[in-house]
Amino acid sequence: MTDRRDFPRREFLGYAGMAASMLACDALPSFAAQKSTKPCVVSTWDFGVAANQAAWQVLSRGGRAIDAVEAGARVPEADLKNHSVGRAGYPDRDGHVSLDASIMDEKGDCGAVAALEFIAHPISVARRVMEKTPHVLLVGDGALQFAVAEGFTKEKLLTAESEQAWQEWLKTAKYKPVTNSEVNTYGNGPSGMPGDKNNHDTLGILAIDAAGHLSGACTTSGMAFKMRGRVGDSPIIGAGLYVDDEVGAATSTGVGEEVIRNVGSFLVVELMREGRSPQQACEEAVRRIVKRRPEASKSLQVGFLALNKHGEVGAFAIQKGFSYARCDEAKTDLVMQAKSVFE
Ligand code: SD4
Repeated sequence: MTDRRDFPRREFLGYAGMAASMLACDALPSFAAQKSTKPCVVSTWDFGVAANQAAWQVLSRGGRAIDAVEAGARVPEADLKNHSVGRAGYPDRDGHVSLDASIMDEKGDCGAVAALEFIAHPISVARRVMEKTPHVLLVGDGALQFAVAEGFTKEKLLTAESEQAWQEWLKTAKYKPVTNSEVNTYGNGPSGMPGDKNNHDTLGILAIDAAGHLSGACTTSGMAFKMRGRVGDSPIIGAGLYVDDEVGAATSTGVGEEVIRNVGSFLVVELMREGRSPQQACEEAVRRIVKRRPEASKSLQVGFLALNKHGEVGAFAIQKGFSYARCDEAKTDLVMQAKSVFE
């Protein structure tokens, strides 16, 4: 029988216990609670330096990470020397420039476009999809129709240089989709562009702002001379890009099919949630791809870049040659080489 004097004490202990366990629950997954962060931005490849600097203009003034990553992604999209992102991207095998992009914010809201033609800034269309439609992904003609209705200018994207590369490729027209990262690594362009070592590929950009919130963006023209209608990982949320504001963000570059098969960026973020550092998470995600396809992996490239809630960065690739850029208040033009499975 319960002693009446005992009851309030038990009740108190019950509440105290509950409160303690709530605190413990909070403490466990709450990555966010551990450390404060300063703003920083990371991007794939050497050309990420210029993207980061545009993003930093936003972050250094206290702006939102989502605005920073969009501003950053627009830089390579507009760069006429960049043949793997935006306006000057190499076309598909039929000569059409078709672009993929995605964006995701700290609330988990996201938008994407795939196989979008005639619009120079797919990342900004992706953001409109996120903000102005109930959908996540618009493709092809529908994405173009939406973009035009939103006031984006429809224009020819194929540049003289990209057209020339395509014409060269047509001479043999060997259909072996190759990422620009492979071109860069091995110097044997997919397209009669041997020696193209511009180190250009998909731009993935991840940022954390002064308020400690994360966002990410990813933009690409996909594989050079791809099949018409081919869509890679970049516009697929969870594959080419994923952001979880409690944990971190990840993005990918390289052969999108392998990233999609392994839901790569989501995997990296989930591995960080389980306690891996960004570096460990990227390594495990890459090694999983290699383990599943050991033979194919010898000649393909996939790289992941990750940023956690504390501003820690990780990067890893199958092949050597994957670089990434970091920018914070200490340094705005830092480029680093990721480690890889095959050195
Ligand atoms: C894709 N990961 O479309 C992207 C980009 C790429 O050469 O392949 N770039 O698969």
